[in-house]
Amino acid sequence: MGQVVQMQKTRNHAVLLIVDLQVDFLPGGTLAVPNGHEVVGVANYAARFFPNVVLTQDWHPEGHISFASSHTGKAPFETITLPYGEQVLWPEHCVQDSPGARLSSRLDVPHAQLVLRKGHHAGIDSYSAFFEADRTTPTGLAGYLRERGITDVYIMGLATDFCVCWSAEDAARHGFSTHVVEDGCRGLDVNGSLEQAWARMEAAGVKRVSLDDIAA
Ligand code: VGL
Ligand code: ZN
Repeated sequence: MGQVVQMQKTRNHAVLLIVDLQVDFLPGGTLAVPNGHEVVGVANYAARFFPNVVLTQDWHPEGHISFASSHTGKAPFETITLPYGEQVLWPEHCVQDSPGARLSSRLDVPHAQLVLRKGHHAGIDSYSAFFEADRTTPTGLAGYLRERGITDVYIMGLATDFCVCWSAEDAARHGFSTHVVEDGCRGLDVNGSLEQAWARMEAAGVKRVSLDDIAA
């Protein structure tokens, strides 16, 4: 207990951002990330070292533009070009208020301060917790963190190559000292997206850390 309190004192200016630990991204879900369930326990443990924790929740209306079922003749994991760029089409997932959109029942982070819902505009996807996929519509998270004096962002969750990567790039772009907790993430890996994601995060100056680094 003493150690945890001491840790927390040193991390007053840091936030742990736990991305999309939701039923649809876990085994049995409609867009299950391979081995995604392995990171729920990591999140519960890592959160003990952070006084500030924010959860994100993918939260799409029915008929969302990112669903393959919203485009005639298209199948999941195909891509299309939308006004804001390329969009991977997904199975229906995380529909607002559906059981699949719930946070994992094993997630145990009672001191999380904010649950940020994203992807709620019917015509724009939002992988990033900071900007929607047009990369200009803000979610408000950067302002929230800045007003609270946060300088360091630690990110983990699902999926490494989509919501984690885009959130990390945007956090770094906003000037936060940004870290991705590698063993707290799992990827979807659609057509090489996982390798590309790590390259993009590195190019953005995102630091790659492990759970041991946090708990040290
Ligand atoms: C995600 C694909 C679609 C994610 C969300 O959480 O990484 N991926 N929606
Ligand atoms: Zn989604």
